[in-house]
Amino acid sequence: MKFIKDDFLWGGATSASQIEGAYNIDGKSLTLLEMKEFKPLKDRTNNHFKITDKKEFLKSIENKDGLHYPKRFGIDFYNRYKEDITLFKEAGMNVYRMSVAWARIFPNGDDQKPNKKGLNFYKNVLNECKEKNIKVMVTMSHFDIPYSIVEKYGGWLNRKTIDLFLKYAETLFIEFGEMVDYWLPFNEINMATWSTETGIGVFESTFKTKNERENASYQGLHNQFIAQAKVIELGKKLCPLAKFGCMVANITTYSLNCNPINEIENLTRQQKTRWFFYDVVARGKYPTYIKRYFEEENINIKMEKDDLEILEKNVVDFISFSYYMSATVAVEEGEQTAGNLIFGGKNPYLKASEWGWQIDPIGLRITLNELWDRYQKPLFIAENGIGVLETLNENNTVDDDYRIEYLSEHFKQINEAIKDGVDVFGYTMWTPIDVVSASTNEMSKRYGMIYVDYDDYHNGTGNRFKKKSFDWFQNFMKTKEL
Ligand code: P53
Repeated sequence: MKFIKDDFLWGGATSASQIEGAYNIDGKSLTLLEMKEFKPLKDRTNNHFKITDKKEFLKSIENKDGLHYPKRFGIDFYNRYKEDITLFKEAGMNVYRMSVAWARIFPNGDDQKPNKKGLNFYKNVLNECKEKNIKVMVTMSHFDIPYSIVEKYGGWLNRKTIDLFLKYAETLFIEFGEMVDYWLPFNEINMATWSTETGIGVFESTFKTKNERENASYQGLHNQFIAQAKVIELGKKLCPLAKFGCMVANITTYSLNCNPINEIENLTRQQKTRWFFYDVVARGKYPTYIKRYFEEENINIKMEKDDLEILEKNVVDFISFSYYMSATVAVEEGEQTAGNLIFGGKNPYLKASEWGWQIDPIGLRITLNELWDRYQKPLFIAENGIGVLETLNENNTVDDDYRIEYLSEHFKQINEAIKDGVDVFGYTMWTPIDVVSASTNEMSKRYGMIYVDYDDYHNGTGNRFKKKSFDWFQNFMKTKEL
């Protein structure tokens, strides 16, 4: 099968805290993510953002226990970026989605002036991409809130954080505006409801009740919605040629069966976990179903008088999302036989990764169609890929035929969606190169088409090796044959 869209963007995505390392070099301060130690997993299928107590985070600053903090080291991209971007180009990537670490640019959160050395690092990275004719999509905040902002301001619960973020965004527009084609203010903006630490920089251990937690997560989220809208408003003035998008962690779910009580359960689940976020940022309004939910659950969001107008006036140009898996929903938990229960129940028709993420390429076609029908805005698949336990073989490579299959099956479904009439303009795989896992902190959850020789404790040479999927992707980029 030939991929039919010629000007489609194909590439890979990474995030600062999962690749850069150099956590305290050239003026960078600690982020919350870098304060979470590595813990070997007992059950890989149910380990999504395991909660760490505030005390554990604070202890990490001195690290008297000599623990390992994987996101402080990443894969040493800070020093190896030239080599890596050269490999990205060699693979045939024509777009790279990367993130900037806020803590490199404003280490204290509220500094008067940006940190020059931090700016220089990203200038070098962006120049490397420009020289190689690789388009760039930049995420401004990929879960890595500077700890200074958590400590001084209480993270995203404080509206002052909106101003700090706006100043950071303005700096990025001024410094990098000419080099960036697409901007995403936030990675997976729905993270606020999954993990308040990762999503809004508020320790989970501060909440006494479910209601307190929900109030906080929706408040932090509201502040991020406002921040995103204001960033878009400013970006359109400072970078008129760039495009501005949202990014949502998209977990499509199906009703486990045709029992209407399960169907309606699935519908309300999808409203709460998917549509709400897209509705606010793409339609510019809080939908009625969520207002009903807030009312019934006694969730009260503090808004300022212009907030709703700001949201309405500054909707996104395009919609991006991550898509790894789908899951099932049923009213009675008993019906949800194992699987990765964090994301939903098991689907008997699908296979899952070792982390219980259920592989569903057709679900991507469904998702693309749904999003296009609903919003009529250009779509971009910002993340998609498969994490696997892998080791180098005697030829210093990995025969990752399962990854080739995963990617090609998803590519075929994008093609189908395009034939259905969906306007989707690009795809960045998670990820071109092995990185530290966001949720489990493991190096051994490998997604790349490039293998990186580090283990979970950052032992190894850090050298890069091409996997079989690297050659497959390179060939695909030449032939567009699937
Ligand atoms: P890891 C959960 C479900 C879907 C996407 O995740 C998710 C998560 C959070 O882990 O996040 C994105 O590394 C995120 C990336 C992350 C990637 O998925 O936990 O934007 O930072 O690495 C894969 O396997």
